[in-house]
Amino acid sequence: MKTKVVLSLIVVAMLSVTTAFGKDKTEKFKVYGNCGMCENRIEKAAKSVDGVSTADWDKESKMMQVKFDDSKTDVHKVEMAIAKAGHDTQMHKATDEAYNKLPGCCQYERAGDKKSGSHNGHSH
Ligand SMILES: [Cu+2]
Repeated sequence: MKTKVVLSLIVVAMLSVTTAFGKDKTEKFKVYGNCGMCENRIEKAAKSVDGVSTADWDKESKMMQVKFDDSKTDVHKVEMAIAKAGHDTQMHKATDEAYNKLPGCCQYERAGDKKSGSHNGHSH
């Protein structure tokens, strides 16, 4: 019982430390891709954005998890960098040109929307 209280105090203390330095933000979003090569390309693109500390893409779930300093960058910038590398995200689509440059095995199935390259309604 006592151990449990001590443990929860430690957890609370750790959480408040994270909040005090509260610059690091973790976001999850979907990135379209196929294989391990895509994984490298997607993670490299995300990490090339200034402020991003970690990027991890899962080829099974197609989910990207990025950790970044939110005083330096935001999730849109990360998604745009990934789109530039040829991979669609839900908010930022790759241009057809970038997509066509991908190796054949990496040309994932696109959602079939012809508005590639657009920002689908939100502006920058
Ligand atoms: Cu690939």
